Amino acid sequence: MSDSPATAVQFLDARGERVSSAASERFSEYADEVTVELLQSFYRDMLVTRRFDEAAAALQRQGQLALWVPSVGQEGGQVGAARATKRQDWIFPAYRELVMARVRGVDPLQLIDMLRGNTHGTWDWQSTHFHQYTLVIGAQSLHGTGFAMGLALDGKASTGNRETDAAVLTCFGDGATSEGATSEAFVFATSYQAPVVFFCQNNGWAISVPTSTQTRTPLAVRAAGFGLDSVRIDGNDAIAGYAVTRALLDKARVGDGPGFIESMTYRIGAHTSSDDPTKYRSSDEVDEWGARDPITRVRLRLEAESVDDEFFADVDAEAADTAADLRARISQRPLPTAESMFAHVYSEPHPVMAAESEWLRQYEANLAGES
Ligand SMILES: Cc1ncc(C[n+]2csc(CCOP(=O)(O)OP(=O)(O)O)c2C)c(N)n1
Repeated sequence: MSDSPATAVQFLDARGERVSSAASERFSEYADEVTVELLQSFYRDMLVTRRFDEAAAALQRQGQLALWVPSVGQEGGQVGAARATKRQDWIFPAYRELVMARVRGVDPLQLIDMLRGNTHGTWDWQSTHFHQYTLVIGAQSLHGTGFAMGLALDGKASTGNRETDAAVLTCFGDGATSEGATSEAFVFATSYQAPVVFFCQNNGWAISVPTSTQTRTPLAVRAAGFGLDSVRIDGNDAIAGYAVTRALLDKARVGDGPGFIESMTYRIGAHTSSDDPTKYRSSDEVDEWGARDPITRVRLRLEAESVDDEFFADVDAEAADTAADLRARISQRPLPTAESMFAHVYSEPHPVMAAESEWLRQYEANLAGES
């Protein structure tokens, strides 16, 4: 257990300086694994994802997507945590883990298919080890915990072998900690010493509800009360995300107990494309967090390490290509029919749903001028 779970671990500050503190000492061995090459990969993942994110948000406004969920501002903790997973590990995301999806090899167009309304989730999570996006808040905390317990029962985790044992990283937001499912997951995880690490992105807001309403005590302190090895990190510091996640996953995978990470970050954009954050938060707050941007600080560090301009130009080109590829490919995707929204809810025909489907058919026929 960390001595003071409310003190955030940080290795890279907003100016791109390497820093350390008593809170970070336990993880410094893991932070030392972050070579310049690894930091370059963090930068690439974050910048390419951000450009994709911005392009997708614009396409939503053009009617190409039903909904978009931005991750702008939250890339730092995400990239570190995802790069900290080993091949055999599994990620159970919520719906804002865009960088993590990239790291685990999910084709981002498959995410787009889901948010366009074409499918409820498609990517092959057995090969990517990246579970489907979960919009039911907190549900994946139990899915991930149960899956982790299964890994241990199947002898794929908790054997004591750090190289081959698997672990689960389960992600959710600060708001999800108010769900009963999340507390139940904490109880199961600790009771059974399940090989799971909970990665809570505390981005300050659950739509319009501030974290201060969700909890009167730091979430990392609350999690410690469940018996989780609980650590708060600067969630805009990719190195802290990497070092702490790696340490807690390594501990969890061998059966030495589950962990909890409170990644202190900020949602720079709207909750989703259906939200207007100017209704509930100040632009000063957004500016304050904008100055702690996770990508800028990695860039400053890489420049201080004398990484050449060619590298940055190459990442810019890849980011532009990825956004252009999205714009080109999205128009070739089919648009969902209204009928498809009723198709996969029940396995057998359901009278209420049949009536709703018929109502919609008639409504659309009326709009089209048929009777
Ligand atoms: C069980 C359930 N209740 C309510 C909602 C509506 N809802 C969608 S997102 C959201 C807020 C979630 O906030 P948080 O967990 O902090 O994650 P964030 O979106 O900030 O990443 C809510 C209440 C839902 N999707 N599922």
